[in-house]
Amino acid sequence: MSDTETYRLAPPGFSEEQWDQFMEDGFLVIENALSDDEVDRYVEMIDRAAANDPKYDPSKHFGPNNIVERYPEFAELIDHDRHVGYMHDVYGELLKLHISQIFMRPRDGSHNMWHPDGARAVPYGVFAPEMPMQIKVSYWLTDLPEAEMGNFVCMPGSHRQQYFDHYDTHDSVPGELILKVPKGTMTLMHCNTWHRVEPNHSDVVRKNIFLAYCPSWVCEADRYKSDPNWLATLNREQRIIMRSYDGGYARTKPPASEFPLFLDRETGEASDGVGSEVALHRRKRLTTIEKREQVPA
Ligand SMILES: O=C(O)CCC(=O)C(=O)O
Repeated sequence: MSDTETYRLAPPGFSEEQWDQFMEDGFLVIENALSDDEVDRYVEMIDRAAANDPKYDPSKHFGPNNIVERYPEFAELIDHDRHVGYMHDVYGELLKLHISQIFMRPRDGSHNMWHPDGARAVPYGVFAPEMPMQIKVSYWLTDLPEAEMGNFVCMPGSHRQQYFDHYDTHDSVPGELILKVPKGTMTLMHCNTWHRVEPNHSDVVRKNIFLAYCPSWVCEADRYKSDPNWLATLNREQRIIMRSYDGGYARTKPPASEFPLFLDRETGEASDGVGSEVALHRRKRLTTIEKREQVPA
């Protein structure tokens, strides 16, 4: 860590209650996470992206990937204080952006069947039965007061199941949560959670942003590498979180220049003090969740 560089404290993340709820349900709802002005601005950005896309058809689902690079005004979301602290709590110093998307779901557009995100034949849960290997953050930008508005639907608690009887169907299942939330809501999903999408029989075009995060050594979903000219426009944390490396092994062993990604928000330190004889980039640093769950000695 050079004396001349200033590093950011990790922004706020999960409260203990939020973490418990997230791990119980595989899903967390945070209303009023965005102000009306912030919602309006993101909607304008989405509308602009659609209007400038020759492939955009207002009667069909629109869901481009890698929006942070494709539409550079979305790059601020890579490390936005509104959500990145939650991700750092879980993935710590090896945090990576897995995918970024904007979605527009108009009346009668396509809608997804039940599925989990992540690996299929050998799901993440085989190796990590509890901890999420991906977390999806969603910003909901249109009011969704009723069902059948293209709502996101999930089965709370299903992140512990590798099988789901309704896989690949649109079945409405007892116990499912049909997300009916006001605009400005942020949700976090443990990506093992089984989910589907309601049809949209309304005149409201559902608009939202999805950003999923994972450990740096899980493959990214919407790119192989980022354009170096675009990376040069980002701040340090954004550039690191994109994890655009020349060699595959750097995903597991990132270069020394990328540590610390964030300083511990409580201690202000780059390390938790254990193993200080080892160089920072080679040393384990406890995640916030690990620290919280450590049994007192
Ligand atoms: O549009 C949605 O609400 C969910 C989309 C979805 O199923 C997914 O991105 O995996």
